[in-house]
Amino acid sequence: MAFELDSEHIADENHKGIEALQEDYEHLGRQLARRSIDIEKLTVRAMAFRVAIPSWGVGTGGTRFARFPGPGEPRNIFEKLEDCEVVFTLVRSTPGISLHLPWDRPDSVAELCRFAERRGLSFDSTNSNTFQDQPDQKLSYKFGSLAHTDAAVRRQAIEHNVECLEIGAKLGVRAHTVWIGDGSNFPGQIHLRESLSRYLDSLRAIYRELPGDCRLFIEHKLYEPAFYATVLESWGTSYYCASELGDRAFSLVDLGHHAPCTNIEQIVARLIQFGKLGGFHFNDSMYGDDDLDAGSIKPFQLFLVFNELVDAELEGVPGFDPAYMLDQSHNVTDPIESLMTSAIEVVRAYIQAHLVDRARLADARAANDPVIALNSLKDAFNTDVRPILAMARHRSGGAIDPVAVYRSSGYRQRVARARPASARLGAGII
Ligand SMILES: [Mn+2]
Repeated sequence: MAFELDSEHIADENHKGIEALQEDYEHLGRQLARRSIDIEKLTVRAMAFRVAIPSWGVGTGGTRFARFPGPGEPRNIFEKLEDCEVVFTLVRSTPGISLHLPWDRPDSVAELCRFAERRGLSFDSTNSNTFQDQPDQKLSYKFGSLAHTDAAVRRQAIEHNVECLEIGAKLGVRAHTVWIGDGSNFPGQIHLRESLSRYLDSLRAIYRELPGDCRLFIEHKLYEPAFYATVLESWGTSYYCASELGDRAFSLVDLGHHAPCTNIEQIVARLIQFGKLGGFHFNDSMYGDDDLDAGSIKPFQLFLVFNELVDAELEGVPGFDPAYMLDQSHNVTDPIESLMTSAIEVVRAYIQAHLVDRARLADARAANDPVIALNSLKDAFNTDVRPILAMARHRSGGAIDPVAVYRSSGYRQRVARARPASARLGAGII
């Protein structure tokens, strides 16, 4: 069954908005020219930017209180890819898909590859899951996985990760990400040093099996599901573990995995400086790991993170090659709309970071002039770059207004009829 968006519909919708866009684009082009910035170069950058979509992001998420399923939710990896294709068709910056195993374990990897290829999609990374028990699982992860006190549980968790690497190699992924739920709810429950040693030993066993062209990302998180102490709680421990493992192990930063008020852009800068920034999970939050849409709460923070990333990109920091991905849970929105909006926000922050007058910023720093230094950043952040983003989408064959085109396409209504609700959907929050 095919649910592809009709390209004529996209063209018709774009036709309605192209005149206004052209006007706004030309106006912004003149503004930027006064600042010696070539708008065309930025549009080319926006067209080249890539952020991966997590397969679990197209399902409706939930909290620990409830989950309110939406209509037409995808029930398997093929239907998830159909929804991912809609996002990619309209925003164009999201051809990469990140898989979660075993939720997305295919019967035939070759069939899954063909299915993705036909849609212009590819596989970006795999994610293991040892934070919940599967129906056919021998040993429980209730008290941990890679850091469990029982060697047999650790072995089971290692074997699962090795299976992910094998599937990932066939899918052609560039990275495997490990996030664990291991930790403790109460003081004294785990030996803080020994649990980290066990975790690191397990990671060494996984690292040894890493295919040649694949990188291993480890994802830290301050709390949850463990509420007293998590085994990989911070970027510092993550950096230590990545360094111990070797050249192909890196730290992954999930924006929601830090305490409120943490200076995440500084963490980004540190990891870049130490050569260990592997990837990003974008989302936004107010209090904790809220997994809200990227840029919805703290757009300035997202800009400041990209300011560090673009600074490293322009400087050509050796080995700097972060993998970008959205990692969100959509509880009250249509996941396709949230993913499109979030992908656009991420490109927005990236392009704004390219507007920073870095010579002016460097001069202000040298002169110890905080006002001009801050203004150098604010001038970039306060520039409305939406015409650049819309033009980049339009020139790439996407939609000038993706949400409007999506809503008028009737896609959600069509899949709601074709996909009766299923209790087996694995919408994840990590
Ligand atoms: Mn994450």
